[in-house]
Amino acid sequence: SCVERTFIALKPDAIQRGLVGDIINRFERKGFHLLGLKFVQPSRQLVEKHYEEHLGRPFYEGLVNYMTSGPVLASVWEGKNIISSSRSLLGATDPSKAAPGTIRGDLATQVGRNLVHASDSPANAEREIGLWFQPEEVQSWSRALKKWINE
Ligand code: DAT
Ligand code: MG
Repeated sequence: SCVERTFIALKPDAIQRGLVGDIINRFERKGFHLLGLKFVQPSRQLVEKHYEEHLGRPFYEGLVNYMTSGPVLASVWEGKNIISSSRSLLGATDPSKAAPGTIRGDLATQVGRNLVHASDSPANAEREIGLWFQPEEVQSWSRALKKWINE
């Protein structure tokens, strides 16, 4: 198995609903390693680049409006198989289909207000980290607990 980095964003509804602590707590408790964290009001241009794969879809305009409607908590995390594992923690894209115990399954009801983003591939993770973060905003550090999480 491989150690990967990923980009996680708490969307404007997570901020408005006061769910920052709850959601971040789930990633910390899982044992993922926090490398970068910042509270940003994304520009339309940034969100359009972030979601460029969805350009032309019927929900695209609504998605860009939602994502620019307020500040987002952008973050970079590292962990073993974190890309698939973090998406499991999020649950299905449509919260009405997301399993209980997942972030979307527990806390959301609609696909257009699904609280959180996580990269879906190593290439997209690197692309998204580069869009949202300057290199110096991503820290390199190790913690004493490391060997109790990864053998
Ligand atoms: P995910 O966020 O699980 O990676 P995605 O990349 O397919 O899902 O879509 C990006 C976002 O676009 C998703 O989080 C919510 C929105 N979206 C996707 N499909 C949608 C749909 N059918 N109707 C409304 N919004 C949708
Ligand atoms: Mg996606």
